[in-house]
Amino acid sequence: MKFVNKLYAKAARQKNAALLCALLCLGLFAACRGAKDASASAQNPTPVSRPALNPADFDPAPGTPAALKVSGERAFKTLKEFVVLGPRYVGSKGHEMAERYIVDHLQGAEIEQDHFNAQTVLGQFPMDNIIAKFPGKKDGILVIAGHYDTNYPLKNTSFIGANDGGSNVGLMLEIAAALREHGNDGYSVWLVFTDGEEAMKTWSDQDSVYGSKQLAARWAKDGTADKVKAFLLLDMIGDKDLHLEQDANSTPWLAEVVRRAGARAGRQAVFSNRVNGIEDDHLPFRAVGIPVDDIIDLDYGFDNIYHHTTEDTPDKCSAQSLQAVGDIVMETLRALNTH
Ligand code: 1BN
Ligand code: ZN
Repeated sequence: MKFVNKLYAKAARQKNAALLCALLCLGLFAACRGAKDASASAQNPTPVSRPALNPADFDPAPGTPAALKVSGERAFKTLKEFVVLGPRYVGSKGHEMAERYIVDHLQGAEIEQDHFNAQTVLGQFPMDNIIAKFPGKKDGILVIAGHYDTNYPLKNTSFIGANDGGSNVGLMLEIAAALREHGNDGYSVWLVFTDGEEAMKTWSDQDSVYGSKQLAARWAKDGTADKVKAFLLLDMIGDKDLHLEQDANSTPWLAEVVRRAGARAGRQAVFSNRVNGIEDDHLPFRAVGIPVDDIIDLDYGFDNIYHHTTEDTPDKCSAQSLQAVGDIVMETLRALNTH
């Protein structure tokens, strides 16, 4: 009996060990799958969809207060003052000065600095997304975003990105000044100055939009993403000869709200019929379910000849183009606030 018991106990121990081993293997397998899924979703911005809305529903009713006004002249002056700091590639002295310039010009807003270490294809780099928050009276957030870093592979040149990283900063700081001066009755507006948009070597899912990947992941985790009603990205909006693309990667209903707002603001002439699937800072936010629109002109100079070259200087940009985009963005905020 004892012997049988012993045998039984041994068999039971073996069975338990096998069970434990199977459970451990299963756990390990699930953990591996989880890690694989997480990395796949970070790299492959498959959109998490919210229901499509009807753009015409955002046309403001007669009598709705006018949009806030911004000055293209002042935005252009800021662009020039900003890019004179020199190249702003990550890790540079100019980058530090650019961070300081932006923060100094946001005084009066609630500022959040999202410092993090990005693991890039060239190793670890400190980066910093800067977020200025203008609280509103409605429950929800409208984001206006754009990057401030300059192209890293051009770090040994005089590249200052007047259009690429400078134009959006000029206009975003002008929008900040308007919100500070006139207040905000609508949804909260967050101005997000993203870092590490540029590739360190060659643009790919892995090597680009480092700041946006970090911030979108954080917003998905802490619930902020669910509160963001719309994300408007401004990139390369200063070109004297402005033609905004139709981006196939933007959320269609939001892109149409922007176009209708542009037409109401009398700015339909700057919209081009050229369709492009653009990879940019908006994709990580789209991947976490936020409706996005990339307001961008990717034809800078004949055949995009100035893009990512030392020819990207303020003389190729204009106050008129910044005024046009400013009018479009402010009318879009007015439209989005109708809901
Ligand atoms: C825009 C400005 N981009 C980089 N600087 C995004 C982009 C990358 C656009 C590759 C076109 C091609
Ligand atoms: Zn660029």
